[in-house]
Amino acid sequence: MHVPEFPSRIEVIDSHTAGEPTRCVLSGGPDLGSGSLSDRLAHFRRHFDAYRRAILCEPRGSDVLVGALLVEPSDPACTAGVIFFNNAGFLGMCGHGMIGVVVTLAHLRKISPGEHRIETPVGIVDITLHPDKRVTVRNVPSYRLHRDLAVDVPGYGEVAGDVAWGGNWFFLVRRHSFPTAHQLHIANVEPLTAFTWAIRQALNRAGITGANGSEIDHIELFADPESAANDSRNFVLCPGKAYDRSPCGTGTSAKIACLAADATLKASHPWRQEGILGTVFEGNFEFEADANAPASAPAAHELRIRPSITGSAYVTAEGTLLFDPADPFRLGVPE
Ligand code: PYC
Repeated sequence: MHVPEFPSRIEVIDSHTAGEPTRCVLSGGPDLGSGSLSDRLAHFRRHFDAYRRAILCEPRGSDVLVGALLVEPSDPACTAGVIFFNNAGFLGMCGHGMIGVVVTLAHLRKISPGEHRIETPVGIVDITLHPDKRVTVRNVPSYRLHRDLAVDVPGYGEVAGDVAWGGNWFFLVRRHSFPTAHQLHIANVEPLTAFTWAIRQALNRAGITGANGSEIDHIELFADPESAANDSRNFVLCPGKAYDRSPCGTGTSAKIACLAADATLKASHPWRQEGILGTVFEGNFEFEADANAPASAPAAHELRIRPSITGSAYVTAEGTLLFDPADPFRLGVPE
């Protein structure tokens, strides 16, 4: 892709949320114009993908980094707009990334503890920045689309899971061969990655998708937690084959949507999701009021909830990315 006027400098702040890094782009990013954030994301994807790779991929970044481009919100009630991207493409929402963005805005003294709203391409999220710098994200409406869908995964046999939306599409698997915290462990990242990647490819081959044919690009495994203080442990494979170091905010939202649909978690009750590093997001949910819904109770697959996720992030760097026109890898190492 030809990018005629690529900037020589891009200002960023890096943070990590429960171990998972976020690179927030403050200035020097692409001008995406105005309009809805989903239109601006489409514009970013179509015309400025070089920015995504230059900011996030090697040699300046890595497969694990999630980018967060700050933009003007289209809704004046919002403090900011943000478009998330990664080594493989773009994300609708990103829970750990949103917590990182909020802590970054607080670090820059652009926001204070209290309530805020931030716009994403898949909806507006409500934020509480607590005085101790923890962040609660009241996520976009989430729901389970399919329960216990079986897919044949070559080399592993039949694997059953739920398909749910938590701001991204997830396939959530509870029954597999890594059922304990000891097995769902960082020491097993290679076999866990191989297994979840095989599931993702099998879903694609079987034509199993989220709503409107959307690709299911996150695979989530669950096991018993390591700590008795928590409810569950997870391993999440992200779209570009990196695993989420955090418990995954949108993945925890999708999990909570499944628990709500099964009526195994009650509204407002806490759900403590432990990730692969043992870090925790605390979640809960409320039912989503839909003004257009029929008066009768919704079927489980129609149940929309609003999950809230609380976690902490830490700023790790303030920096300027430099782009030397003579550098053959100025726009990233080719894929
Ligand atoms: O926290 O939602 C999340 C997330 C998605 C991909 C990586 N982290």
